[in-house]
Amino acid sequence: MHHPHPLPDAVAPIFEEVIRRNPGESEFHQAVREVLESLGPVVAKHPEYADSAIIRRLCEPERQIIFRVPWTDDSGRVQLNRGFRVEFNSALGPFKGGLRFHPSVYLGIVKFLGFEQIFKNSLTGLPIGGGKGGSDFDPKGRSNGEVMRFTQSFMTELYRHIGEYTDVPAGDIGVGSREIGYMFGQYKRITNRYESGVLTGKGLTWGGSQVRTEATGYGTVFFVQEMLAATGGSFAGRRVVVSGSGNVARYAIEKVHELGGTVVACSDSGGYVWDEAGIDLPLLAQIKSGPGGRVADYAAAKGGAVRHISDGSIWDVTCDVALPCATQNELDAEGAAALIRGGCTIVAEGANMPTTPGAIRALREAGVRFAPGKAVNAGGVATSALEMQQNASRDSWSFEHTEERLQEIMRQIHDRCLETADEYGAPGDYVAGANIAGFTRVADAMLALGLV
Ligand code: NDP
Ligand code: 2IT
Repeated sequence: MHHPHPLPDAVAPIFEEVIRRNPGESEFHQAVREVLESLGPVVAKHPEYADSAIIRRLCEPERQIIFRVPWTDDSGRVQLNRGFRVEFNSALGPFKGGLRFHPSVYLGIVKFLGFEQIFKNSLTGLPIGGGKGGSDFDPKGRSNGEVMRFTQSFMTELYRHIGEYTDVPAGDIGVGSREIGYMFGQYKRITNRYESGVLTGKGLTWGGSQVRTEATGYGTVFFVQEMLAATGGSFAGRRVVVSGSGNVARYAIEKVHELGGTVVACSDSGGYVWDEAGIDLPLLAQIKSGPGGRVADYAAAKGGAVRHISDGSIWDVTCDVALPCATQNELDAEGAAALIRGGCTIVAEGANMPTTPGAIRALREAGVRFAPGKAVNAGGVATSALEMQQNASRDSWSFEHTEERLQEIMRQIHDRCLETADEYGAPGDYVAGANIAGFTRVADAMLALGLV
């Protein structure tokens, strides 16, 4: 990857060490670099961080677990996958972060996600450390029984590493409430404990929280609502493009529509649909909840007026606000150029690291306001922390109360980003604000805890 901007001198050797110690993990290198680029002014102001090697320690996970996951498919054949849990940092609370089931998962993906999670969780202001896990298991085309057997086998190893005071997984790509249910069932069976706080994203009848399902998408839109309000604007009348059509994308679309905007396109790995009338969410939800549901089926169901484009880029669709909500590096420099040509003024990351470094640079140079995932999509994990709170007090809150808490948390994260950016001489820079505010809270906790 080509990086025209050199890293600040104080952190360049740390980055070189990360590359040397973690060969071939390009997504992890990318995530570390994006944070280190912001930390020059912080180390200049706080020599105590350098003296105690806080940044070097932050880049090294506390613990990394890799395990075999054997299971049998419906024809009785033995299948084999690899499971991961990277417990990155527990200075602020138990390790916390999702599990991803996708064939692209390997250690470099889990580490990038776990690293991001440290700063994201810190930004929420809640007592949660950072971690991530998952497997290269591909759920596509698998029966319910296969998903259950795989997931039970995965938990049969994972259970010994997690716990409500130790490490609290949740969902991510390919892991929703069905998978969380099978994992919770297996954990409960093995440990003989109804330990609700060991996993989040649970169903409402067995310890889950209202709004957790909607939280990442809603939170993303609440964050952008604050960005718009900061310059006197709102969603009313805005054209919005949301990539993806999974958990995050769908609830982002729902909230944009509630606030008066129109989402004109969404996508999956097979292409995008373009619907000028605004994405019909009930239809999309119905299609996606069926087995193997694709956005192509949405276009087919709508007939002539809606196009499905399988060989183009969703960023070619003209919009005011773009919300990448699918996966890492889905918005590249070419996509950014198309957004700029179309007059887009805000890009906010609902997914984790969906924008390439080249695209971020192009957007910023063109004056597009850009907000990073570790701030924008923090509503999911924040609501997970609210679920843990409810579990710890054996309570459950109403939808309205929980949504208000979420909106207040997103407002605080937004304001903290801007205040921190101001404080460190980068007014309006959400990237610097998020990285620095996230970093300092963890760094101060690590300093207080001694050499950990
Ligand atoms: P889902 O599995 O519900 O949906 C994922 C969506 O992204 C699907 O539309 C999928 O399309 C698409 N997608 C996934 N991988 C690829 C790929 N390699 N290429 C193209 N499209 C792809 O996941 P979520 O909605 O939960 O997650 C989306 C993003 O949001 C991820 O980056 C995740 O880390 C992040 N996130 C999720 C949170 C949560 O609470 N769930 C919280 C914070 C961030 P297809 O079906 O064709 O694969
Ligand atoms: O990336 C993320 O923040 C998540 N997938 C949610 C993590 C969580 O623990 O709720």
